[in-house]
Amino acid sequence: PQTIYLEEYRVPQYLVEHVDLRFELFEDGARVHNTLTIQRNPAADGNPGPLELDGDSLRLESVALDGEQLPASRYEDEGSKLRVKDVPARFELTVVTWIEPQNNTRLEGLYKSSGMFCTQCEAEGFRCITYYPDRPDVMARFRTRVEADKAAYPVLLSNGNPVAQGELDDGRHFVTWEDPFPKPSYLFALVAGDLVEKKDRFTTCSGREIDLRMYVEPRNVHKCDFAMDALKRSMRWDEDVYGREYDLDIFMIVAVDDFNMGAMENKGLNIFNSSCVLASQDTATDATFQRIEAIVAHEYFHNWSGNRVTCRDWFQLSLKEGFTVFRDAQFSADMGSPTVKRIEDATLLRTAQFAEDAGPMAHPVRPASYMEISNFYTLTIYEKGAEVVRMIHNLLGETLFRKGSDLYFERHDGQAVTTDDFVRAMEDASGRDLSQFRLWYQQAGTPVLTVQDDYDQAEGIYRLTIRQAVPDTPGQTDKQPQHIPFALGLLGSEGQPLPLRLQSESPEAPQERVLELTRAEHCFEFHGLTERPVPSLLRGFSAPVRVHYPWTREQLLFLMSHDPDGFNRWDAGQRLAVDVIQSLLGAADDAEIEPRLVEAYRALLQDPSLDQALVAKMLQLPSEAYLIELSDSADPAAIHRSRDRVLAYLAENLRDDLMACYRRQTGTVDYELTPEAIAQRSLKSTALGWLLHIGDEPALELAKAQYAEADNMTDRLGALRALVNSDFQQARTEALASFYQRYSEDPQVVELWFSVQAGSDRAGQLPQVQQLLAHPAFDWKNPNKVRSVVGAFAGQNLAAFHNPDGSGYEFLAEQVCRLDDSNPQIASRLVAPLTRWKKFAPNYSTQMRTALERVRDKPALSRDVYEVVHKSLA
Ligand code: BAL
Ligand code: ZN
Repeated sequence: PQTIYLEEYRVPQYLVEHVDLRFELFEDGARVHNTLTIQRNPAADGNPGPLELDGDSLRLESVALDGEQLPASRYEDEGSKLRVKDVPARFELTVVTWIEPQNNTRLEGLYKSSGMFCTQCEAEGFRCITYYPDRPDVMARFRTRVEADKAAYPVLLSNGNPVAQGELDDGRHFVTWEDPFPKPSYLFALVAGDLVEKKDRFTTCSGREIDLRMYVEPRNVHKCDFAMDALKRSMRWDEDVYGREYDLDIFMIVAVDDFNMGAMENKGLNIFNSSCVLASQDTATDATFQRIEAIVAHEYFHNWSGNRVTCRDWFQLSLKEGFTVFRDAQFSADMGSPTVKRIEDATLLRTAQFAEDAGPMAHPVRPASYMEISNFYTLTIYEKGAEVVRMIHNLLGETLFRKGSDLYFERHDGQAVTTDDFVRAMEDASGRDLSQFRLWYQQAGTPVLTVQDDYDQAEGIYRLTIRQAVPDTPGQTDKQPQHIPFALGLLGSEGQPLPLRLQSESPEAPQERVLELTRAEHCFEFHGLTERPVPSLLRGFSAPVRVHYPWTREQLLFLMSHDPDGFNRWDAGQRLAVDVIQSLLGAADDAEIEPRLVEAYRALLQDPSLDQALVAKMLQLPSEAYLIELSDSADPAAIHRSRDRVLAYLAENLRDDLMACYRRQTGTVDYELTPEAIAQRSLKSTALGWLLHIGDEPALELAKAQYAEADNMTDRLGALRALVNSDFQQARTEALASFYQRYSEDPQVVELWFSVQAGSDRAGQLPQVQQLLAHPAFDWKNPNKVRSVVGAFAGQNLAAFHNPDGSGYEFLAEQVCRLDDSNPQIASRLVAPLTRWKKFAPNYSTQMRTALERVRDKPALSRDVYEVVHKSLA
């Protein structure tokens, strides 16, 4: 496959002013009539040559220019390109193609899911529908007429506003949609199906009335309310916080079961994976509700950050994704607990994005090259990209950041632009120079900060030396220091915040500072300190970096209970737990475990005055995935054993406190989705999980009762998960059978049932996972099912996946090969765990490499999997 380079970007030779589409949908295929109004791009240099349109899996039926059918000699149809020769400066081109949505298993372009037609065009799916200059810097106005059988497809949707509808012969009908906003083809959408409509309204800040509609299959009609409310909250929030008003008269959300991504921000017609939009108290966990709220907001926010202002080319993907993830994170923080949201985001970043940034697919937030753009919908583009925007927000402050975003939207409305344009708007609005900051977009790899300190008692000076290094990544070495905002606090021995007085400052210095690191080494001196402080470093995770500092366990215990920064309290607990677990690696089975860890957790469990949402997070031990990420030569079996030992030790020593905590959380209060209620449910199930981990019989009874009596899915699944991860085999089997029986008609809950098992070291050993694949509810064509079994096994059940006999790796390679033909995007995502082979101890890494080679050798490997596998074997 060909590599595409950013530096080879050229403006398009031709622009499309208008697109007139007519879809004739049938059971055995679809005919697409596409009339483009095209003109030469005045900004393009030189002789424009033939018109080149992109295509993929299309059957060309005819080509006409200004209404005249063209003879075959006037064009070349290469499959992936249609070249039309000798075109005038301005003309209308009509292309008719035949496609087969019913056979489209890649789920790119137009396809069928549960009997309905739907689309996914980002990044390059539109070319699977018709020939088109399928690049985001070609923006056009679309008019779309959809025709289909009226009984089977009563609902016909596309982007924009409906402008005509009517009856046709043979029981068919049509609806025509017009989108007044120029857009790139990746934002095109079409839906046709037998769907129920849920309606609501929203009045915008300027008093315009917007029709809100959700379209779902009849069986899901009771699962719409939460998403609809989340949509209204998002619309209001974007007006209040960013001054962004919705622009069309109608906003639609459609839920589909078969979807590669979580959701898609098509203009006026967002299409969602069912699992990211449908929810009820009985079927969705708190985590699902929160995910839905965040994704509904994310897709809605794209209307400005992505649609009104879009990307010039796919190297700029983070322009819309990083900014929009930052916006949805701000929104979620405002809707719930900001500290918890920050902890969740930092956990994802440190566990998975740092791993990506240290692996073979490491790439900058603005990549310089790619083979298959679908492989670049990554944690780096999304989450690190959002951290980069967050740092700009931190450096500029709330007011100037808003000034910058206003300028960005105003300056670039209706344009396709670059990350550099975004940064320039921030600079112009704030007067700050962000030239060094731009390295965050250009250099891959996670910067490492090494911190040393020294206290001079005689002078009352505390010195902090911070060195930064950006590690080498594939294709990038000798990197320059980056501009890093580093939030810092200092604590006295009673836990009191101390002033951070830099030389020559008055005594009323602030109690927290954001230091700006720009060089490879900085030394900061803080004056007027009468005792050696405990530093609270990188508060709130103010930059996506690794921090190395020789914390003592005393310091961590102290920060865990005293740091006024909630994030750093949690972080201290995590660092302490990591240290304790790591110290057991390779130690004798009876090696002593840090007793002060027990006391620290006891203090958390016994003090109801603490923020219970934070406590619930602090009681989660670092995951095996994070512990692996922190290792240089990981031994997953040893990590699993050590973590299990610490968990058992804590549970045994805290048994009574866990019981008391459990009982405190159980009441008869109504189900609510407040941070407090979510924390209560989380604490309850954590306590249960710990107690069942050590085989506590009374806790078994509590778990059974919680499972049976739960009035919500969080509690029921919490009990099920605790049982599944315990050694109470009979109770586990009974609960799993009961759960399936209860929810077998609900595919979303069946996905939870699959993933609880495949992700568990007790219920998800390889033979059991094989059985899940043979289960009647499993479906290879449905990405959610594949993720819930194969993805959960390789991503969460690390002890079984990394079985030292290599069987987990072989299994994954086999499934990747199997999926490569039908759905390359999903195959390419699933293969990721194997690509980290260099991180593991030799016995593991050799076998992981062998499994990757097996995938590499599969005949007719897709471009998606080819890129990932070859880069990781390089
Ligand atoms: N643009 C793809 C889905 C999303 O990030 O919203
Ligand atoms: Zn997005």
